[in-house]
Amino acid sequence: MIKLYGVAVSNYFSSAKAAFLEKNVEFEEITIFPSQDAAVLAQSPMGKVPWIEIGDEILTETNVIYDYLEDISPEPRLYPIDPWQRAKVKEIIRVIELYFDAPARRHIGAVYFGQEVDPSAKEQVRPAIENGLRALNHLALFSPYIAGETFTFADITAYFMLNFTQMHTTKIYGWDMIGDTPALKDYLDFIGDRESLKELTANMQAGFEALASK
Ligand SMILES: N[C@@H](CCC(=O)N[C@@H](CS)C(=O)NCC(=O)O)C(=O)O
Repeated sequence: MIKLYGVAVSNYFSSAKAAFLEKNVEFEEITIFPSQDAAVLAQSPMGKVPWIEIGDEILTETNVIYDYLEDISPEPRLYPIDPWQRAKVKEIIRVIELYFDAPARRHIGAVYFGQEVDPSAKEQVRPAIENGLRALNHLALFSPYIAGETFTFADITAYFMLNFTQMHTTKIYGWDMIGDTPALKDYLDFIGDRESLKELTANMQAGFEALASK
């Protein structure tokens, strides 16, 4: 059986786990935090979660894991068959990872670990996310899913990465990024009703509470 490594508080791990749940692919979950320790680096070369293990083989990078799951278990399809439509789904995933998650992540120390806000990050991150928002508003269809009429991997990425970004914009800038963008808010409310995403959000909250009580 495929082993899925990572931790519930991670938005990337939750995205990969949502993909397993949505694809109905059996997996065994192994809880591990990202780390630069040699034991973790031996499995995940960047020390990041998630990764999957099949026998002696390891695969990292969430959207590569999406691609692999789609190949080994095509139904239900989470990418369109049409090459153009499939590329458009991947475009949305890429934009969200690069222009929301990546800039927001620069505030992770301040948001989660009580560190000082980095002044240069404070200056640069908000405009970067505003650019991302402009791009996403241009690309997203919300009809009703982010890339069209069917639920795709882009919806999984959007749900976890945009809510992650929102946590950062609220804490660092007092900026309700989602609330200020009504189409995005309606979409995220709609998608958040999905069973897999509700379950993973509850797991994430429980994970944060467990960390806070330590
Ligand atoms: N590009 C990676 C990103 C994964 C990632 O950034 N995971 C975070 C947890 S949400 C992590 O492991 N962070 C630790 C680190 O960056 O060292 C993917 O798509 O899986």
